[in-house]
Amino acid sequence: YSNPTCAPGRNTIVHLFEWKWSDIAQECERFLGPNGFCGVQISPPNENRLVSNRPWWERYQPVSYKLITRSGNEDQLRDMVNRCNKVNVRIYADAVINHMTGVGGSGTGTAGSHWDGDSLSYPGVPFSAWDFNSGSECHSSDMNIHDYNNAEEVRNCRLVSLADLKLSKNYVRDEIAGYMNHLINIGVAGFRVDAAKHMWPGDLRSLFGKLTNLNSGVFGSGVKPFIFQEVIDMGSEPISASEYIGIGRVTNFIFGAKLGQVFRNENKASYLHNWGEAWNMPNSNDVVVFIDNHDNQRGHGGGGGPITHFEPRPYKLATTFMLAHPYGFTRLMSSYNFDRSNTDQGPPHHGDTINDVTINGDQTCGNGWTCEHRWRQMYNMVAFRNVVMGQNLQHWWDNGNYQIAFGRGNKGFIVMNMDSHSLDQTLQTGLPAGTYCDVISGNYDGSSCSGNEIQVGNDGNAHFSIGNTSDNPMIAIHVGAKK
Ligand code: AAO
Repeated sequence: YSNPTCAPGRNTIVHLFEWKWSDIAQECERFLGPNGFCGVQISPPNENRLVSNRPWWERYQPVSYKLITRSGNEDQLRDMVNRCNKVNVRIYADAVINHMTGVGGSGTGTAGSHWDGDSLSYPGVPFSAWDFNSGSECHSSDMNIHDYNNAEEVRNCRLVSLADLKLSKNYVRDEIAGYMNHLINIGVAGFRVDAAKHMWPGDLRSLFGKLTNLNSGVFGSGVKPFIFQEVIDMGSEPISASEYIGIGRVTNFIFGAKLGQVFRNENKASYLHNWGEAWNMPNSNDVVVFIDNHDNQRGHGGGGGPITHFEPRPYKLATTFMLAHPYGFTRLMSSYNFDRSNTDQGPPHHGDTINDVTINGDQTCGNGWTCEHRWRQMYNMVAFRNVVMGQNLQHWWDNGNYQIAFGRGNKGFIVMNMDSHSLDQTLQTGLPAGTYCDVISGNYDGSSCSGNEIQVGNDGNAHFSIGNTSDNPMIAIHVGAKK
């Protein structure tokens, strides 16, 4: 389950948070396919609770596994998956399988199913009270999780009072597996497993063992779904990501926290020369890495205060470093505009309908969507990662402070200046001689560079100068953008 199911030559996914299925289908065809993205992480596709003012987090309170949400219905989901797969862009579903709605209260969900959080009744599945952990399994005073140093409490009690499904019960695992196999049959390529820390690894192993192989019409025969589990492990709790690594990849929150420190100049960039497992992070093949996610960009969840799109300069620097470096399987966040003082604010909408994504003349998004993945530095570095994949990091250079550079085999080279003075260096790139387009300052259209050009000599050396006041104090060149 640890192998990303990307089409060949594609290596990065983007979380199109709260997008509608019809907009994702268009984005696959007009942007993600042509720009070499591996896939899209979509918001939970299953029926969710209706919460007044429609906060984004209502989608993390399942009511049933019917495929009807504000993002669209099952037909629209199928259409999106087919259209994206057709242009080699995969779909990864956010699987919220640890719990149902918050306990207490009752109502209907986005598919019209009734639910009752007092009697723990979810007829849309169906789940009833005995399908949830009770006082037999959870020994905390109020059935909620309070102590993250108590591994049993974290698994058997309620996360923020969400009704905690009893995954030790085969019936519960069968219902969840049925939901995930329905998505696999439709053509999804894998799953983000929400709140994985709150489920026993053994129960997850048993559950994943019930999953079918991917749709052979799309992926060929015998291909397992790609699974990455949300486990917030910053190294200070008894529950560790390593417990989950054997059953799929895990989200690495240390990654974004540490890069946040470096690219805010709170830690020297020269220390990144041994970035990766040496920084007390899991093996590169076992993690999904990212700068920020939908939780911590708004102060939910873990991983400290990461760099987000609200600080574009360090955000582009950190993302460029992430995509240029060989460590981990990379994920970009794509947000909607929200007021940082209102972390509950849901997606841009009119009435109860989520806004369409509109595309401006300059290829940015309108109608309330941030679309970080459409910033030139982001999508050009997604292409950089594709070109250099498999090449070792080499020719590391730094000035002992906040200026760094490194190459990837003979395919790509990057130079970054976070220092308080300009960078002016002749460096060994390892690249073949020629004229390269700097893909940070512009694009390569197949014959010319719209941004700066870099000359690499026969000896592999090139001269780089980067002012320290530039909005984008970095240069990236690769053999896919060479005149
Ligand atoms: C909403 C309301 C609640 C209400 C509930 C039920 O906000 O007041 O009780 O409904 O009615 C999202 C929202 C929640 C929302 C929920 C359901 O974030 O606010 O609750 O939907 O609508 C823990 C989990 C982690 C989880 C994270 C938010 O371990 O899995 O909390 N993330 C996922 C999703 C998230 C979603 C859910 C789970 C639920 O991504 O969007 O919630 O489906 C420590 C622990 C972490 C823990 C955090 C926060 O983190 O280690 O495991 O995450 O605390 O509780 C440093 C430390 C780090 C620490 C962090 C924060 O970074 O190193 O370890 O500080 O203390």
